[in-house]
Amino acid sequence: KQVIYRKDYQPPHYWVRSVDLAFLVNQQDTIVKARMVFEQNHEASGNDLFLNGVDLDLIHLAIDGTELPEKAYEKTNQGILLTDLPADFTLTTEVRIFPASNTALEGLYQSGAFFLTQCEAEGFRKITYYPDRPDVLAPFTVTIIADKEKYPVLLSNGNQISSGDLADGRHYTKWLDPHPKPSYLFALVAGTLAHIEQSFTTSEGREVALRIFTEKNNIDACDFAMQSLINSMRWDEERFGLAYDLDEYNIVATDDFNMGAMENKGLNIFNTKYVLAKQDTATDQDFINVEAVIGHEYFHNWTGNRVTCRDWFQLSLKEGLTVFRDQEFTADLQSRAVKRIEDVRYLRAAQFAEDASPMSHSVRPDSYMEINNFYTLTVYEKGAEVVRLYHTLLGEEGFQKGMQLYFKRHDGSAASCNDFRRAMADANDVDLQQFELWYSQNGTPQVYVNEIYDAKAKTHSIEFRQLAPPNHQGDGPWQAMHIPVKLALYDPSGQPLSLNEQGDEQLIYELREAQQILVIRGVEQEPVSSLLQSFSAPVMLFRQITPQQLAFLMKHDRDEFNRWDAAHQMQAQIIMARYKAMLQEKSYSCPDYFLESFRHLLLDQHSDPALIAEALTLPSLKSMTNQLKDVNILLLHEAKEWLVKHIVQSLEVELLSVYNQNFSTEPYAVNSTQVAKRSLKNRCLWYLMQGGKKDMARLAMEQYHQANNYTDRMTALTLITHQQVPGFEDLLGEYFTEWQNNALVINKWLSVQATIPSEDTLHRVKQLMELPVFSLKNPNAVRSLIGAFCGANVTRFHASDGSGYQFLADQVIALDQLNPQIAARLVSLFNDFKQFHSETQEAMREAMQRIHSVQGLSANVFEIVNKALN
Ligand code: BAL
Ligand code: ZN
Repeated sequence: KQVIYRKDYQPPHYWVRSVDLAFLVNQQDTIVKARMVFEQNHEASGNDLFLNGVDLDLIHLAIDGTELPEKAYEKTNQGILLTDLPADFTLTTEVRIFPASNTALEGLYQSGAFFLTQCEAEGFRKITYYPDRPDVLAPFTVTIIADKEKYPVLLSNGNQISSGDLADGRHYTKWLDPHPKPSYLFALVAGTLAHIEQSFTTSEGREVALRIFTEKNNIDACDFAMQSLINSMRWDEERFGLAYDLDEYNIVATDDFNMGAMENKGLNIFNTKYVLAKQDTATDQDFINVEAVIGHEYFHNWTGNRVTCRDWFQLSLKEGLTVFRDQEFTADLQSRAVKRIEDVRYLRAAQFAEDASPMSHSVRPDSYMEINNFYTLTVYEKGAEVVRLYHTLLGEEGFQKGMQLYFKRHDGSAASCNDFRRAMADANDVDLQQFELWYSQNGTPQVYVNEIYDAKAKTHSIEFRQLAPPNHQGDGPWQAMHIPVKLALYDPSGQPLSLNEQGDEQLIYELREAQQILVIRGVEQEPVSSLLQSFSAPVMLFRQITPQQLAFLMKHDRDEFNRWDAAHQMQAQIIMARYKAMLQEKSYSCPDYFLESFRHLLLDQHSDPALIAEALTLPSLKSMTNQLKDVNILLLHEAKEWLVKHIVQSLEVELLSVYNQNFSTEPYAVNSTQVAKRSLKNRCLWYLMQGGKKDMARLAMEQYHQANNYTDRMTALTLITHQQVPGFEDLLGEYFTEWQNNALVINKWLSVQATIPSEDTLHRVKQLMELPVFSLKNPNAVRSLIGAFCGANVTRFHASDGSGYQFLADQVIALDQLNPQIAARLVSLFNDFKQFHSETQEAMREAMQRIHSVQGLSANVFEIVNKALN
């Protein structure tokens, strides 16, 4: 496979004016007939046309009714090239495909008792010959024919326009999607499925039938998803003025899915993980995730489907924007501060790491070998931060004006990131030229801060210096970015200072130069500054800050995010200090101020318990290491464990009392008050269990047995298992017996065991892989067992004998034969290897070299390993 470059984009030679598809679905094979009306694109010069097609048995191909002989076209394993074409013509094709043997879960494939499709990014070419590129949009008509008994449900995009019985026990349904769409949004489902149904009337008065389909045994777990869909539809009308545009909205849930979900027009296909949610089998986080992902896919209807992407380099145009929209949805419905903290925690740990890794790329990448490798944290999460920057700079009103202009200009067409930026600039009459660097420059921008208080002049100066990320790529030199820094200053009593003549106590200071100095006047006493409030830009901010100043901000900052961030920074400082002392074999003891401020946080009666729980959650190792080199990860882990032990030993009484205070006897509900209390209570239990005392183990056992909800039950089971409390194997056994037929619940059981911090865990994982509940063919099971072991069990994955790395290499090699997308996700767990000290690096490199040397490796895995090794 070759590298594809953004700069090589060429408009299509032909548009598709309409597509008619007919599917004859069978267990053994499926016949796909297509009739496509083509019209030359007069703005591109060319009368040839490439039709993508992979793994298709071509039966028939005709132009304007005349069958083409084989020598009339060029056919490779990637498609067909037609030349010397007329300006307008109709192409008819017939192909045979084999969905039952499709383990890559791309194109048409089988899941349990039904068939379904996944076409984004390039799956449609595994269904029929077609210009499978996102800038070719067409209305689709789809007829599905299948045995009625085996495949009673037959779905596609748009509205169902007819259905009926045929001879031989077969039946058909016919669908029309009037909205022109690219092929990646095509979907089809055929099989035996149960469903629930509700109706929703849009703000434009359209009556929409909403349905969720799953296999019958899961149908009682769909109600929350349905309510989430209704909430999403209402929210998009209220906040963005966007209403739904078809008469049906169907969602189908499957256990076999590479992604979380897919926004196919009118027919979303979901991983069951983001649909099914019931009190006895879903955690609070599961419920919140279901709501967020249902929202995300629904919001794509406008940002992605109505306006789509010109080419895959523009992926963030729809993904960054839609993640921003789903983040806002969750923030409006749940707690805004908690959502921001969680998103930033994730960004700093995972996206910053990606940005520092060999896979570092800009939000709008310049090249790829395999597009599936670019459904990344950078495109999604950093992309969402970039959209948030517009919102921060322009405000809600200005942002919405930009959105309206964007839809006015581009509705029904394919657009680029630049189109979005222009709409934001033009609607607000502002200059956003420099802003393009957010799309074109890779790496995390670094901002260094230096502050000087001049007591005589009563000024406080804050100097900002932007520095290029160390791994800056690209032809030209790195350029300073447009960075909004939201900030406030506090006097020693904690009162906010007025920052300008208008008396503003909060300011958005816009950095545009490599060096800028902000001078605040009339400052009577040396202030404490709160910078980058609410994480106003996705940058790394470096400043000298004392523990006293952090403690001050933890107490007084009016910005909830920065209050949390101060606690987080203090925790990271202590862990790093201990780590450095351990490296030098020196002693370091936990300072009293830390325990005091931690105690203060814990006993805070005024703040939202969810925010307290966040503040009590120590920084992840990943968020601490992505700027470091030569890391001894096991030692750093030990330093963190040491801090945890200190906290428990010093604050056991307080932890226990907060645990008890937040114990709820109310009937279970997923509302923010209860979710917040559970999260704080379970955070306390987590600390208490790390002390290893018997009576705390008893407490966890009690919680396990008495819980009226899955969050409490699962927290207890995890802690009991990880601490290997006597009897834990029995609990795991009982759990298995109870839930062995519920894949999602069993996947959690696999993850709990994969993350046991004990020497025999790898052996256990290998044994679990032998069970019928595990299959390498099932992405959720792979993520839950292998992914959890390699991604979340630090001590065992990084075991000094290299066994964790060899295990991962073995699994990647085996999986690559079945499902290259999932193999590529797994192999990415090696991507941070250059941060580690030489022995670890070498052992990881060796494992990657073994993968690299495998013959016939997929482009997916090859691209990642090759980048890492070169
Ligand atoms: N478009 C792929 C799945 C998602 O981001 O919604
Ligand atoms: Zn998306």
